Amino acid sequence: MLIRTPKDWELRESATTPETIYQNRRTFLKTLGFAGAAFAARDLFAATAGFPTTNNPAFRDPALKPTPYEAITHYNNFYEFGTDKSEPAELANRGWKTDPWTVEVTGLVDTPLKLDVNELVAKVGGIEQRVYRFRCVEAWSMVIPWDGFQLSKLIALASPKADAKFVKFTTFLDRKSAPGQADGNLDYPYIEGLRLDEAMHELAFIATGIYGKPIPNQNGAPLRLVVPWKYGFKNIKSIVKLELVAKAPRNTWQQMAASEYGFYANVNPLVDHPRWSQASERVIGGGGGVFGSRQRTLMFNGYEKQVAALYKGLDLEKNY
Ligand SMILES: Nc1nc2c(c(=O)[nH]1)N[C@H]1C(S)=C(S)[C@@H](COP(=O)(O)O)O[C@H]1N2
Ligand SMILES: [Mo]
Repeated sequence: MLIRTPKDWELRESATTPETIYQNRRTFLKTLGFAGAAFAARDLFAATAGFPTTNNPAFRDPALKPTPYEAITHYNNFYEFGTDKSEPAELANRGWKTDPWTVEVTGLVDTPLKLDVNELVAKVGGIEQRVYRFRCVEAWSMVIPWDGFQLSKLIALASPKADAKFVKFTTFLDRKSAPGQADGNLDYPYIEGLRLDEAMHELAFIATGIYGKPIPNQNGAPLRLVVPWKYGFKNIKSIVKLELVAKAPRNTWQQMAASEYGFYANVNPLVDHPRWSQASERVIGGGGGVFGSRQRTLMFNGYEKQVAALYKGLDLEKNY
């Protein structure tokens, strides 16, 4: 087996950001002619083929200012399609097919499922929009209007057995379409996991859209996980399988560098990454400039009231 050195996200990220955002904005405006900052009701149309989206005001803090669409869709981490933030928007749209797409729910369940995504959306009762904070472990953040459905609904469809304690999520594997998989820049397929009670929390979400439009390939089409109180790498993209299991699965970044990336990955300004502080974050598209402004990072990314009870008695420093 090859011995690989994990990429130094943080340094690369801070060194390349200003140029990346500037270029992406220009390219985007030229090709699509869309004013990304507009956040209007007319943008709320089909988030997944045939399904209209509706605001869920319970998950929309009016104080949160959504990040421009072009930043959300052109500043990405999706190592299957390159390690630079600007690459996925380009390389995930060169013939990689995300429609049709089949998802499987299997493992310790009474009713295993294997369904087309659109069938699945119908089964869980359609699409809603929620606006969530998003915080990458590299210390940058966004605010994203996601369209999709609550993860708990999908898990409930499969009826987990009593001994199911965790959910293991797996991304597609297609070395021909994904240059990062061909290169082996990580161990593929990308894997993530949640404790079952975390997965059943009402904030845990499966996104099928952004700003009321179908989710672009680079953001994890046709469906990706969103757990807003955890670091971005938990938000696994382009899921093909959910497996109910008894033991905590080893997630990809933990596999790559266990001392830096753990299983929980709860956003915590008091526990630094071994190589950088997590006390503050750069707001992508914030402060009116392309460099972004900085703000304090909040405990559980601002969702402490909702999720702190999940971690009562857990040492958050050991369980990073
Ligand atoms: N399959 C897969 N999922 C992934 C990643 C990845 O490389 N592959 N990167 C993760 C990381 S580090 C982050 S920050 C988010 C980025 O999501 P975004 O590009 O939609 O902002 O996706 C996460 N999900
Ligand atoms: Mo990330």
